Amino acid sequence: MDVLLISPNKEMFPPAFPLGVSYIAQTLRDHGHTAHVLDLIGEDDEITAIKNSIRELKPEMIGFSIRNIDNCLCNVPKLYYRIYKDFIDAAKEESDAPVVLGGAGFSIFPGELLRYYDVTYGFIGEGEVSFLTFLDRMEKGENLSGIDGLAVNRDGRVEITRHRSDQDFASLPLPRREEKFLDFYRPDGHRWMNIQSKRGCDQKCIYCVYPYLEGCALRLRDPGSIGRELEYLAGELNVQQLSFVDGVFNAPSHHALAICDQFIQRGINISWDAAFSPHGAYLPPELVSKLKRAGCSTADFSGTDTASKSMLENMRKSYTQQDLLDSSRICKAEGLKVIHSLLLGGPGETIDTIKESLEFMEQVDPDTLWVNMGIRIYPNTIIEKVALQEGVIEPGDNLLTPRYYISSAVKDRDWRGLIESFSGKYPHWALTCLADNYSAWVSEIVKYADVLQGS
Ligand code: B12
Ligand code: SF4
Repeated sequence: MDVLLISPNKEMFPPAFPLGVSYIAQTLRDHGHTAHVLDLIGEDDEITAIKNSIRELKPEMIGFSIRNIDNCLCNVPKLYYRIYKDFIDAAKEESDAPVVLGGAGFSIFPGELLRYYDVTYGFIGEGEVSFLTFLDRMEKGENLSGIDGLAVNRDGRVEITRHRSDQDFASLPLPRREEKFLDFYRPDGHRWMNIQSKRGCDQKCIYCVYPYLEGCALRLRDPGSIGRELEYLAGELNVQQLSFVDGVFNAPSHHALAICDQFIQRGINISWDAAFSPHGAYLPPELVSKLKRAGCSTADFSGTDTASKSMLENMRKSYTQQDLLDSSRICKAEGLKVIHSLLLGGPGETIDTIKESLEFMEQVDPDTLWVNMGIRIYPNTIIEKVALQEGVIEPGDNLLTPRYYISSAVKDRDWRGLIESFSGKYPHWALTCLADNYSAWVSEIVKYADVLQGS
C-alpha cells in the first residue's frame, strides 16, 4: 500500500526529529509497502504542502504522528493539538484515503483526539507491528478486530482493542532518517539527531506517563545494533550532536556501559547527552569513567524533580539526597556537565520543602538547574488519582485541555519570592517557572540549552 506519513510538529525549541515516524516508515518499507514522509517542520504554508503532497503521491492511507498535545507549562501554555486540526482537515479534504493517528500525544488521549479530529482509526503506543497488521488486513479486506493498540471511533464511541502493543524492540529495523529534512534539526548549527536504546521504564514516579506509553518492562536493544546505527548517523548523515530519547539511559548500567563501548570501539565522534538517573546503582564508577571517553558531554538528571527528603518519597523517586550529591560529584570529576531539573508543587510540597530543595541544590552545584512549577495531570498516572481525591479535578474532566496540580500549601503562597531570592546568586539557573510570557521563558531555558549543547 502507498502510505503518506505526516509529522505536523513545528516546535523549534528545540526541534525534535520525528524518530517515531522513521521507525514506522522503515517497518512499512521492509514489508513491501511504500512509505513517504512529509515533515511540516520546514514548511511555511503547511496546508498547501499537505495538499500538494497528496496530489503528487496519491496515497492510499495517510498517517499523522501526534507527538505533542501541549507544552506542559502552566505559566506559558501552548496547545499544539489545536493547530493540527487544520492540517488533518486539509488531508481529509484533499483525499478519500483513510486518515489514521498515532504518536505519544495521541496515545495519551486516543478517545478525545479521535473525536476532536473526527477520525476513525488510531494506534496507541508503538505502531510498528500494529500499523503494519492493520495495513495488511485493510489491503486484503480482512477483519480488523483484535489488533493490539487499535482504537476505533464509531460515531463518537471509541473502542480500544488493548492498550499499547509493546514491540519486540530487538527485532525492529534500523530507522533510516529522511535526509531531506535533516537540516531543520540544527538548533546550534550542528546537525542534531536522536536515537533510542531501550523502551520502557520500571520506575513509578507519580506524574509520569512513560511507563504507560512504553510499558514498565525494560526492552533493551542489542548494543551492536546501536553501534551500527551510530556508524550510520556519524558516517552517512554527518550527525554532530545526539540525544538518547530513553526515559532513563543508565538503567541498567551494564547496557549503558556496553553502549559507551560501542562509541569507543567504533571510533564514533559525536557529542551526546541522555537522561540520567542519579541512583547510585545506575552510576557505577566504571560507567562514569567511560562516559566522557565515549563522547557524552552532559549528565542530564532531567527527572530529579525534588531534592527535599519528604518530597522524594511523595514523588516516588527511587534515589536519596546522598545519591544527588554523589552522582553530581563523580560526574563533574570526570569532566561531564551536570544538569538537574526540579518539578515543584507536587503532593505535600510546602514553601519549606521548596526551600529545602533549592538549598540542597546549592550544595549539589549543577552547571544549571531547571526549575518548573506545576505538574501536568495525565490520565493513567498516580497524580491523576491524587488530584481526583483532593478535588483538583472531577471525574470525567477532559484532561486534553491541560490541567495542573500545585499543592494547596504552595499555590497561594509567595513561592515566587522564594525562588527569586536565589536568582541573583545563581544567574546560571534556568528559573522558567518565574516567566510570565514566552520570551521570558525562552531567555531562561537557553541557560539549560547552552549547557546541553556544550557552550
Ligand atoms: C526524548 C523526549 C524529548 C526530547 C527530544 C530530544 C530529541 N532530539 O528527540 C526533548 C527533551 C528535547 C523533548 C522536548 C519536548 N517534549 Co518530549 N519527550 C521525549 C520522550 C521521552 C521520547 C520521545 C521519543 O523520541 N520517543 C521514541 C520514538 C521512537 O517514539 P514515538 O515518537 O513515540 O513513536 C512511536 C509511537 O508513538 C508510534 N507512532 C508515532 N507516530 C506515529 C504515527 C502513526 C501513523 C502510527 C500508526 C504510530 C505512530 O510508533 C512509534 C514507534 O514505535 C517522550 C515521552 C515518551 N516516553 O514517549 C516525551 C514527550 C513526547 N514530550 C513531550 C513534550 C510535551 C515535549 C515538549 C513540548 C516539552 C516542552 N515544554 O518544551 C518539547 C517539544 C519538543 C519538540 N520539538 O517536539 C510530551 C508530549 C505529550 C504532551 N503533553 O504533549 C511527552 C509524551 C512527555 C511528557 N510530558 O509526558 N522531549
Ligand atoms: S520520571 Fe523518569 S524515572 Fe520516573 S517513571 Fe518517568 S521516565 Fe521513569
